[in-house]
Amino acid sequence: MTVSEQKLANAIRVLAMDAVQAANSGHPGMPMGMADVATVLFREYLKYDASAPRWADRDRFVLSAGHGSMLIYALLYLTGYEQPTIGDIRNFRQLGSVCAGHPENFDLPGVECTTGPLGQGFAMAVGMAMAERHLNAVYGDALVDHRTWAVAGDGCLMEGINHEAVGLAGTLGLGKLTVLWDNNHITIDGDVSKSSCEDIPARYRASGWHVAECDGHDFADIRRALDEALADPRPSLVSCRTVIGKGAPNKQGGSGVHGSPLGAEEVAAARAELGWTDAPFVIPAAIKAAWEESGRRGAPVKAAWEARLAASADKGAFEARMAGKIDAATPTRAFIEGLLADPKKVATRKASEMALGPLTETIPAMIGGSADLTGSNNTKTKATTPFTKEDYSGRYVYYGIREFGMAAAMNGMALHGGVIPYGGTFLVFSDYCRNAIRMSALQEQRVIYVLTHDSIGLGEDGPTHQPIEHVMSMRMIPNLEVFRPADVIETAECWQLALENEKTPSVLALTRQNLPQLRTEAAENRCARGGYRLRGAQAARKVVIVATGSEVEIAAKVAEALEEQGVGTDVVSMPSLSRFAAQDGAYRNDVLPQDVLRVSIEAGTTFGWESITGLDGLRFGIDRFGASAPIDALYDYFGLTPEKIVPQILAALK
Ligand SMILES: Cc1ncc(C[n+]2csc(CCOP(=O)(O)OP(=O)(O)O)c2C)c(N)n1
Ligand SMILES: [Mg+2]
Repeated sequence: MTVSEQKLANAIRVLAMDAVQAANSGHPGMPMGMADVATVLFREYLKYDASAPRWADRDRFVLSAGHGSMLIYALLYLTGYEQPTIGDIRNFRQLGSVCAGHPENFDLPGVECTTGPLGQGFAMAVGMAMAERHLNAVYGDALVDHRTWAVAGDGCLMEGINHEAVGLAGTLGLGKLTVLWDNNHITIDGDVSKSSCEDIPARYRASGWHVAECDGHDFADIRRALDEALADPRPSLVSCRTVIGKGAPNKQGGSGVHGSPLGAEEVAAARAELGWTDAPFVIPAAIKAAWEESGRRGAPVKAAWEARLAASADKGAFEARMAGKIDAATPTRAFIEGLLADPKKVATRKASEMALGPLTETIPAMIGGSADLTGSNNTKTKATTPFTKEDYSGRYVYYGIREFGMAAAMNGMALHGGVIPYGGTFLVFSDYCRNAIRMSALQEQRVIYVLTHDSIGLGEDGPTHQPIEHVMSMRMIPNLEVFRPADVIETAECWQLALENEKTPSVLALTRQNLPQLRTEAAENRCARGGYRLRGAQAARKVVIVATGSEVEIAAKVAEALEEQGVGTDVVSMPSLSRFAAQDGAYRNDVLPQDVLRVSIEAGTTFGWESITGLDGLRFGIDRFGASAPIDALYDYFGLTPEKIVPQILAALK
């Protein structure tokens, strides 16, 4: 028995409305409105095999409109993925269910990325398409040749990040990226015209995209538009004119169906409208079987790919590449050996560039870039030639002045697998991409942020460019490791640790100003403990100074002055507070004893340093905006000099 496309699409609709009704929470409008488009996509266009959700050459499908999570849960269930089960769908939005409120990559294979923050799924899809083109250039069509599809709503297109993502994708000519726009004219506040008069197709065309349009409830018309998109070499936006909540006879078309359960009465009316007689969560066997057949459609394609992989000389390299296994320790060690023989006084941003040389040379998975600050972030190396429309084998991305777009694209690249993205901007502009940094952490992705000009030490550009709260506020993000290295050796050590953080993104906060090489030995990676005693007290220990980055040099001078007065002082360098906190108690107590005056120095907010100094300790930092002046004048003005700090410590000891 053949099952009509309409029935298949209606199965998505009823699962969505029933799950939201049962949870008494969720968004039925989007999945009901896009059910027809999704049916065509999953039945005929998307390259996937429900039994192999992690197959490397699968198409990537991103539900950028993450509030419509029931769309993807329904599709994964219907097509026969191992998860979610119908039980999981019954538990939609309940504690522990893989069918969480918004789709989460760490919960369900088949969910390529975590979405919900509007606009970011789209931008991550751009990053996935970039990774695909790069790996295609390296390994060829036989191993890497897939598309990236995204479903995006009016909100995803209205967000500012959309402008960045569209500009990047157009410039890079990502022709294997297709975005299906749920063009329903509705957002939460009502008709889109209330808040937008934009000619979206015109904007996309102006940015190097191809635009197709279709009636999102006419299967033949959807196919026609998708065929048009496939035929065009540019990235494509397919405007699918849809009715939000389609199938709910009294509520469809209005903002009321966006994010509220339909209610028992309307659910019943929708069942009548759709001719659906089965109970909630019951999918007739014939419909389920037809969907599962779609879920197996890609199996022979995958088998053919596996045969090509088995026959390929690149098999081992490709598999290791996709598994993300790298050796960052060897090149780092060799680099550090050289520094011990020939110490260098350089800015840590320069130190980062120096460390990146051998790292990018030996780790081809690394793809660098900067948001138009290449010469300032020092992110480009000899091995990383430009990644362009003409040459996708390049490993350096000119992201343009698009911090948020860059960060989200890097998330997409990391999620795709096979590449390890790092990208730079000024630390102060981490605020521009903060939510994407947070999403790196939530999604457990190895993305490395090279954030330079990390304090008032940048000098004359003044308070707009001088980070104050940034380093500490990023330390608050769970599963994000913030490194602030003190010299050229620590910078290399932190790069190694960042690259070894397979499921944790990292921030490297780096200076503009030169810093002396403080480390004279490097038998082991001392940053691996997060914080360590750089200099031990000579006289009886009364003080421990903990500092990070550029302020470790100041701490060393303070200690010297105190020792001259007979006050024994340890200097602790603490490039990673979170890593130090994770050490065992014996180590922490040894480095940070309780019976001394504990002092912190960091050229940023003192907020949070109580956890290191205790309330009775001293905290030197800056709790106001910076100022425009040469660096030495600023450090003096803000009291971060040995001359200003030493007397305060002596006074506290009295
Ligand atoms: C960055 C961000 N801002 C706000 C929200 C809250 N929000 C969720 S959906 C939505 C409206 C989106 O409209 P649209 O994309 O057209 O979705 P539809 O109502 O058509 O399903 C908003 C404002 C969000 N999830 N992310
Ligand atoms: Mg909408």
